[in-house]
Amino acid sequence: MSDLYTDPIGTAELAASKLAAITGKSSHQVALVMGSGWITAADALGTPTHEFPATDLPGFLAPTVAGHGGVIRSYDLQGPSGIIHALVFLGRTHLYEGKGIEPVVHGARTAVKAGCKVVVLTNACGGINLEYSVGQPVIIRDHISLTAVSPLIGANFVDLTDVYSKRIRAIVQKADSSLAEGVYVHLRGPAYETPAEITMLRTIGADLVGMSTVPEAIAAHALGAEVLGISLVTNAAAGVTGEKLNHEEVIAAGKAAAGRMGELLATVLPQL
Ligand code: 8IG
Repeated sequence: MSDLYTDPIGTAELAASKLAAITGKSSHQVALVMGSGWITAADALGTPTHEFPATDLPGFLAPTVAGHGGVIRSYDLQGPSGIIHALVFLGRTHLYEGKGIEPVVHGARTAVKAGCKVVVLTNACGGINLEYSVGQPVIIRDHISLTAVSPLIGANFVDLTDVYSKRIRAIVQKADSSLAEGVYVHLRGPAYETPAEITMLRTIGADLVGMSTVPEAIAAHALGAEVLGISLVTNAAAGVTGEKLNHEEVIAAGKAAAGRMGELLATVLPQL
């Protein structure tokens, strides 16, 4: 039995082969990680061919946060040149759960080991950029990691110049030219920021702030996949409006934007 903590890549390979056995699909081409607020957007993809708890695959933990699913779906999507097998994770594990970095990136690694050359990472986040409004999707152009934690171990000097693939961002921009692009900063959480921290983060060039996505992007990129990151601004970051932040408004903003998000994903996914 492979162990996620001592052999994370081997465990991702095991999970990928179990996925192939469950779905009867020897490989998947594109993966989608749906963050909080995005889960209803997955319904725009139609009816999945398979749906099962993530814990059916080795290395996945049960979800701990309300609104974070812990479910895996497989879809057959009609692409321009035939059927595409899409792997969808409803919910993810976060660094703030305290289980270490390995479970956080296990879905992304499993996706790449299952054959996915493209990994789409979605999240809900706080808006630092004063031009953003709640309910607005923003394409991640780059990131700033402030957790001091990496999914990579050893002398693995991965280049991060183009983590959020220029090629894919161009395809998305073509589908919806009204989309903004921004820099996402990753903090561990689970506390939200102070207003002073948000002022600092704006000063160092961050537009969006959240508690996910960055480790998965690094892990998928390091294994050779292209990454697309899409954030949904579900609250103004601390101090921007003077209102307090709460998880319920995040879920509500996600539900309100699910239609637009789902359409965008359904349009773009088969083209990637
Ligand atoms: I949704 O304002 C969501 N996630 N760190 N700050 C951080 N994470 C978030 C926020 C936020 N909103």
